[in-house]
Amino acid sequence: VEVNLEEQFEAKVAKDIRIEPKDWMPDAYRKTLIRQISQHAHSEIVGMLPEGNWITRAPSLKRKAILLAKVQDEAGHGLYLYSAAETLGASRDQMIADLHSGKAKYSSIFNYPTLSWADIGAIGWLVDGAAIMNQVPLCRTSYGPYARAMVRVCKEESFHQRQGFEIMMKLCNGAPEQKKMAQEAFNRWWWPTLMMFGPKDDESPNTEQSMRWRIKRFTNDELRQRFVDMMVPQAEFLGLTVPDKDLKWNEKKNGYDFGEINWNEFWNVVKGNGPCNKQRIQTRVKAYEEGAWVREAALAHAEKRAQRERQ
Ligand code: FAQ
Repeated sequence: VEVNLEEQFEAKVAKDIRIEPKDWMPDAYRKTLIRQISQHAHSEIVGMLPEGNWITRAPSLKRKAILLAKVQDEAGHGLYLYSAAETLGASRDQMIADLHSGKAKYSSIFNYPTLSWADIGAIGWLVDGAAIMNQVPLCRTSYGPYARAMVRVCKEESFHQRQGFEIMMKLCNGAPEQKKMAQEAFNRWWWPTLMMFGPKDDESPNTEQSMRWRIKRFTNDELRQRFVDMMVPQAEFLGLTVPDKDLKWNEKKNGYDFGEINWNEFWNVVKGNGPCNKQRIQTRVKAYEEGAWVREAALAHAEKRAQRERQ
C-alpha cells in the first residue's frame, strides 16, 4: 500500500496537482516543508526588528505611517506562515520555542544593523526585491497552503519594494549628503542580500530533493543570478555604484558575472555569530515574555464566553 501511495504522490507532483494537508505525503517531504515554512515564518517575525528600529525616527509622519504598515504586513506574513506549517502537524508553541532557544534558523539578512534612514530604503529595495524573486516562484510550490499563502505575501512585498525604491530615489536625487547616505546603505546591504538566496548549488544539501518535489522551482544560484541581472540596471538608474569590482556584463550568458560572496561571513551569521543575532533573539524573547498577560487575558476571555454559551 505504501508503494502505491508514494507513486500517487509522485504522479500528482509531476502533474502540478497541489498536495493538500490531508493527502498522504512522504515523511521527508513533510519534514522539509516544516523546516522551510517555519524558517520563513521566523524570518518575517525577526524581519520586523531592523525596520521597527526606525519607526519612531522616520523623517516624516507619512514615512512613519508607511513604515508602520509595512512592518505590520510582515507580522501578518509570519502568522500566515506559522498557520501553513501547522497544517503539516507542526506545533506553533514548539516552533516559537525553537526560535527563542536559537535552535531554529531564520534568514541571515535580519542580523545586520540599520544604521541610517537610507538602510530602510535599501531594505525595501534590495531585501524585499530578493524576497519577491525567491517567493514569486513559490506561488507554484507543490504544497497547497504554502503556495496560496505566497500569493498574498507577494502582492504585499511588491508594495514594500516600491516604497523602498522610492526612498532611495528621493535620497539619490537629494542633497550630496543624502546621495552619500544612499550609497553607504547600498554598500552595506548588497552582499548580505546576495547571501539571502542561500549557499551555492553545489553546497546546498536541500536543493536537489526540494526541486524534485517541486517545493523549490529554481535553484539558489539561478535566483541569485536573476536578482543581480534585475538590480544592476536599477542601481544605474539611481546613479549608485554596485560595490563589486568584478561585476561585468557577460554577453555570452546574457547576464552579469559577479564577484565571490564571502561564504565565511554567511556561515558565521547562520551559526548565530552575526552582528545582531543575539540582540534579535533577546528582543523576541522579551516581547514574548512581556506579552504573556495578553495571552492569559485572551484565554480567560475565551473561557468566559464559552461558559456563557454553555449556560
Ligand atoms: N539565512 O540547502 P539549502 C522575508 C540554510 S525574506 C539563514 O540551500 P534550502 C521577507 C538553510 O535553511 C527571507 N539560513 O536550503 C521580508 C539550510 O539549513 P537547514 C525569508 C540559510 O531550504 C523582507 C542550509 O542553510 N525567505 O522574510 C540561508 O533548500 C523584508 C543549507 O541551505 C524565505 O525563507 C540564509 N540566507 O534553501 C521580511 C523563503 N540560506 O534548514 C521583512 C523560503 C540557506 O538544512 C523585511 N525559503 N540557509 O538546517 C527558501 O526559499 C529556502 O529555504 C532558501 C534556502 C532558498 C532560503
